[in-house]
Amino acid sequence: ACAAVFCGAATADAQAPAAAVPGVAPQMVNVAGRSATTLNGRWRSIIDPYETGYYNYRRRPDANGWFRDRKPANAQELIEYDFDQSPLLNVPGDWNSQQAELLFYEGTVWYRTRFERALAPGRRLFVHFGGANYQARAWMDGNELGMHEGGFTPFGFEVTDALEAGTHSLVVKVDNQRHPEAVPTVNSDWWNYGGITREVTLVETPSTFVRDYTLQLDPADPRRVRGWVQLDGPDSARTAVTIRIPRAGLSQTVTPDASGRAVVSFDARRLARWSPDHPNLYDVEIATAAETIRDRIGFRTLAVRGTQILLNGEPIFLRGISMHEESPYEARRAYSTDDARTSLGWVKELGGNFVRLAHYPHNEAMLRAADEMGVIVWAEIPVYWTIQWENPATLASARQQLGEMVTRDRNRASVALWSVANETPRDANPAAGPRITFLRNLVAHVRGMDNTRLITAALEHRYVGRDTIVIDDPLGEVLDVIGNNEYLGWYDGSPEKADSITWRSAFNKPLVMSEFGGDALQGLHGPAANRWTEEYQARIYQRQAAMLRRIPMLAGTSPWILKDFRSPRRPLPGIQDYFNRKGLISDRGERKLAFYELQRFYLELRAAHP
Ligand code: GCB
Repeated sequence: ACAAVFCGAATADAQAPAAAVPGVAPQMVNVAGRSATTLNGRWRSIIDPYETGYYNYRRRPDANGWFRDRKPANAQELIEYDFDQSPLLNVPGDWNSQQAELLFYEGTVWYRTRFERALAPGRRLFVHFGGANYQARAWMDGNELGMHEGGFTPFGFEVTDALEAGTHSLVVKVDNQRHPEAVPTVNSDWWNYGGITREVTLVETPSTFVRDYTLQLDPADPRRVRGWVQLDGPDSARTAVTIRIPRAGLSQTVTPDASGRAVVSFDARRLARWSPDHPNLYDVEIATAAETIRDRIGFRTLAVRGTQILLNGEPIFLRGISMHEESPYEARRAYSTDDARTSLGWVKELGGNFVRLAHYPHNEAMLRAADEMGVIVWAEIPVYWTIQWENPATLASARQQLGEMVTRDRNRASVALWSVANETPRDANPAAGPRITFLRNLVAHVRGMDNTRLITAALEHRYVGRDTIVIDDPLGEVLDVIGNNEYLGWYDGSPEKADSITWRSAFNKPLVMSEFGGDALQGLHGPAANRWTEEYQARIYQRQAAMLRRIPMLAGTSPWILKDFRSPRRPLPGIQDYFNRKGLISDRGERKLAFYELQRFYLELRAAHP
């Protein structure tokens, strides 16, 4: 549980209380399909830039920290905090968009909620967090539950033993400070939204419960579904599990091995395939005598053949768009099904069938909406720009975040591509430097966890001569699909420069142009020669469309980006005002001309390759 970067820094201190901290529980999937109650709502919060609630004046962990959630016993006692009198913050939600003084804040905020709960004997209880950025440390009734690092993946703590009857205090210290060795590192082109940004849930289970499972068409024999169910608890090796897909008349009972894992394999010929045009999902039940978990799962195959991507054996062109996890109409983190449906509705309106969820795992509601609406997904981890390639703790954190993402989402038919990196700089020795060693490690890790999807990364390219660009980053050798970001017309020459460019690839593999585009302020009109106008941005998309049609190995596009998003790197007054303006849609949801330009391109592509 303590795999990540700063683990131990505080608890290893000689002055710290010696009590063992239980730590993050093994990851539980499909929280929404279980017996659960929400802890979403208004939580008390204290801004703590100096971490006074955690460290004493000698900067040692304070056994009397604010996690004790105390009140003075009498008028003489000195206690300098009071959750009951402190401001409220919405959970889920980033803190930056909730209080003006938190817009640029990076540091610690303490959260506190209270709830009533009694647990029947033989039952277990977990507190599950969909995500908190970046480090979250939790206490229940003053006892430390553990700590999680990584801002975009789920985690949970078992509180079965911590629980006495009555009212409970749950305190979470969330710290979004950036660190050079973290993933992402200190430099990125998006807002460092802090807080408990995703849902918090209390999940009750039987003493032995279904913790994890995967069910996928077997890539080697797509007439069969293969997978496994992982049990957790004292009777794991003796608990039979039944998998049912009632609409297809399927039911199979399996028994686990000594480790509590039961292998599943059944005939899939009656299952209609999932695709963007027919997003077939089946109600699936995974049941033991003590519980039934419900999911909705789609079945499809993915493969590559030369430079084509095959979905269910047929070539498919990915007509996509990139997006950040921001709400469609406001500059804040998105977390809800409504947010997801609106954004994916825009993807469909563009004529798209594909979305790149940049640059970190988005919330689970997004993946479920993509499943339902038939949008193919590129999912990625925040291995972005200049990660500390030689730091083992950085690699451990990247592996942990990748593993948590794959575990959470591997039953989502929409997810087709796992991306391990974005725009990482080539090594001086491109074939054997620390960066390629790091990234190969991630590719091996994800392949070991999931052999039913394609692996990619957004690479950089280089010029060989004035008009020829080649993609030959040696990382491409271990990828299934090559991603490439290019900014012809914005960072690289004029929009017309694209007219004379020839693209070459060192790999006989599908290419996805994972970024291109340029900025425009919505409502700013003028000559197409002038930067920041809607006309200039539309001109980039026109010239790009003409160029992209000439690239033989092209299998998809996800230009940058669906919607304007907050970025601390973009201060230009009156134009950017701390927004990256490459959106086809403004931060308030208004379409720019380029939206219709890309729509025209995608509708033509769709007509040509339905
Ligand atoms: C990129 C990055 C993306 C940036 C974008 C930009 O190449 O991958 O995160 O936001 O360029 O606008 O510069």
